[in-house]
Amino acid sequence: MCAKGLSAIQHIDHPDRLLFPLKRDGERGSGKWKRISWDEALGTIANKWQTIIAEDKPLGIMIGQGTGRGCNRYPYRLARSLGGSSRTSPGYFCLLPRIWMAEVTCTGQGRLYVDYHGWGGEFPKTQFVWPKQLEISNADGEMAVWFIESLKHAKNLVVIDPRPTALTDRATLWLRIRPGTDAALALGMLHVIIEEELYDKPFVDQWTHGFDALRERVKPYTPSYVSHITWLAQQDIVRAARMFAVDTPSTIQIGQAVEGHLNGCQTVRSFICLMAVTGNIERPGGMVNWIPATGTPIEDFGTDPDLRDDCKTGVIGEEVAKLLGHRSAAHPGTWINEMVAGTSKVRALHMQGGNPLQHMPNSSMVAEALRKLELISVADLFMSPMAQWADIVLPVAHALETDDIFNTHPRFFISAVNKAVEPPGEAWTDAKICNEIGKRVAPKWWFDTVEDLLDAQLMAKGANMKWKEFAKLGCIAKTGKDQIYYKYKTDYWRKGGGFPTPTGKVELFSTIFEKLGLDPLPDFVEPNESPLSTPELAREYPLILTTGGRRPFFFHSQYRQIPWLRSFQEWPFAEIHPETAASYGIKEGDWIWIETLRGRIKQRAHLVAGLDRRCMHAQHAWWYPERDRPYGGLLRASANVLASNELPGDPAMGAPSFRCMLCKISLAESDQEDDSAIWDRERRLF
Ligand SMILES: Nc1nc2c(c(=O)[nH]1)N[C@H]1C(S)=C(S)[C@@H](COP(=O)(O)OP(=O)(O)OC[C@H]3O[C@@H](n4cnc5c(=O)[nH]c(N)nc54)[C@H](O)[C@@H]3O)O[C@H]1N2
Ligand SMILES: Nc1nc2c(c(=O)[nH]1)N[C@H]1C(S)=C(S)[C@@H](COP(=O)(O)OP(=O)(O)OC[C@H]3O[C@@H](n4cnc5c(=O)[nH]c(N)nc54)[C@H](O)[C@@H]3O)O[C@H]1N2
Ligand SMILES: [Mo]
Repeated sequence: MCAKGLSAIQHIDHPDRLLFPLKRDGERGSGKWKRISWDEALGTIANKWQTIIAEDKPLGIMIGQGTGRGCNRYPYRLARSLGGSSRTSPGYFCLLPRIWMAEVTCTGQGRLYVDYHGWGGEFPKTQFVWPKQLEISNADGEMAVWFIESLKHAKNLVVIDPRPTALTDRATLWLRIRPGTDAALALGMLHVIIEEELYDKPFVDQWTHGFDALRERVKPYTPSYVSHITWLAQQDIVRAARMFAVDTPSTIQIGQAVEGHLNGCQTVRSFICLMAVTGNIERPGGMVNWIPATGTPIEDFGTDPDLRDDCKTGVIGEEVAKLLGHRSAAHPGTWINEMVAGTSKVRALHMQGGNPLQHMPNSSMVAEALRKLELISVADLFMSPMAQWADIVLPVAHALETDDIFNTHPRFFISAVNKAVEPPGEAWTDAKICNEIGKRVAPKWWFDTVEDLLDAQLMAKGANMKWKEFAKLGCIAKTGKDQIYYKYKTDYWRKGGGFPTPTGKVELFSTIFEKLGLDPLPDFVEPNESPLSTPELAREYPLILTTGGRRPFFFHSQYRQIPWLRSFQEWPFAEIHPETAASYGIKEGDWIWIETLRGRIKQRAHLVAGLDRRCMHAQHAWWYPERDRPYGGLLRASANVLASNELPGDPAMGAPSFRCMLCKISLAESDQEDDSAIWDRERRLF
């Protein structure tokens, strides 16, 4: 069990848990609160929303979430049941690019998974981890145990990461890439594979659209040009390309770090092109579109209610979404910019399970945007930085205090979450909070009781049983043996075979992108802040900064107040090459300022010899719950103070650049709470 799960008792018993609904009793962010009843809290929210819907449209209400977590389908349903409120989540830079680019290019619905399991008689022979710390993150429906097991069958493990990690240690080939240049590497590999005729000719001829155009596109991406862009050795680029094309089946485990870039979507598309021309899509041991498994139907619970016609458009990203039939994505970066400019129609914000002050770029700008809202309501377990900004705070029950249905992304199983203890004070479950707000504003879509709501999900298309029965059963699983490979050779997607795309083929050249006025072929775009694109700026801000490598003890901004977890790491640290550090007079453990055009934060230096001298890495989502409000130190510690929210972001989906900025550093005065003995102890755990 992971450290976070093992500390759950400290989580549920924590003295700082939110116990009652609260109403702001002073300036926003003043930390002054008044206890109110649930009735008053929900009534205040419902009244405001009804006014907005009557005067404007549901789009004037923003309902927001965080990363994929168990409760997400409830606020999602709440947003749709209003007729279609605006919505915000980290999806525009996390996971949705992977899903949507796979859908646009070849699958129609759902992403391509690494086939770790061997059910088709083959395991991956060459695995690219581009990049991921799966052993820490267990991210996005992929489990580290499957990955580690499958490595027994692999010949090559290729890790593409600017930073040394546990995985780069065991890699056959570690490509220490310059942050933000992954698409160039993929196009360079395609160049070598096409030039050396290592591609899968029968598959390319019969099942891909636009191969000749792709061939033209990758022509300039010679190993020497790509080496110049990526800082990788030419022979390593060629070696990686040959491994991927020859030692098949080959797979690419795509990580969030390549999506959190201004060219994120095309980067993902370039990876899918690599998979396609080498014949690795839908092949056992390759990249497979998961067939809808048990988990999917309860996910549909979020999308049941239909949108009002006048709420279907109006936001960037929506065009892509519409073509794909999702119709759900707002463009959070645009929203924040419009709030600051005073042109946004959004008047109320409801956040449930997400913290945009920490997860969106440019925290100071997000704070400024939030200031202009008429009503902010936040449902959380703790007084998070986001909750500190709210007008109404709603206390949420922990998973151990909740009856609910859980699905691990749409894969394998749904399981019963059975309440183990009662929630403290008057905390309610996420399902109950949404149901009770929903009953007040959109009764047609909501239920008398939470048990009715659970029954409805199970009865819809999923388990076909009631909650009480399911709670006893505990789990409904699929083994995965019903996986279908080579779906394009069957009637699965199309009668007579083919892919569910406009051309019926894998669209290397995307006809959907063409229609949207986007580049139909994948390309590399130099990061907007870099030694190559902005050499002037690079003279003042000479280091390339990437952020966000996951830690086993924390989940983004969470758990800094849990004693066991915090004891592993008291402070944020930034990784830097020893010689670079020495040139600034910085030693291990020193507090340093890290500064970009947006602002500066303070973290402790950790010297890492495996880094490139020109690159560094800062941890994200830091704050100090023990410190003064309103920010809990966020504006001095969180890496997103440094990131830019300049528009337009990624042309297809709007992602900002989290993983590639220009920064400068300097030695900082040490903090009061600095303690070298603790730092020494923590270092040993790195
Ligand atoms: N610089 C930089 N920034 C990043 C990233 C990066 O790599 N670098 N990563 C980005 C990514 S990929 C993501 S997905 C986002 C994540 O962003 P978020 O999901 O917003 O981050 P969290 O801090 O995990 O969660 C936000 C809040 O949800 C609350 N919460 C937890 N569980 C529940 C629950 O069950 N119910 C309710 N109601 N509340 C709950 C927590 O207490 C916390 O206050 O961050 C992004 N930000
Ligand atoms: N314990 C824990 N688990 C988590 C989370 C957490 O906060 N804590 N967050 C969850 C969420 S929402 C997500 S999205 C996943 C993410 O999970 P992963 O995708 O595994 O993300 P990271 O740990 O950030 O690992 C990615 C690596 O990207 C590298 N990197 C940075 N910039 C670049 C670049 O430009 N190019 C390349 N090739 N590599 C780069 C970093 O050095 C880092 O080692 O984890 C999930 N699981
Ligand atoms: Mo994420």
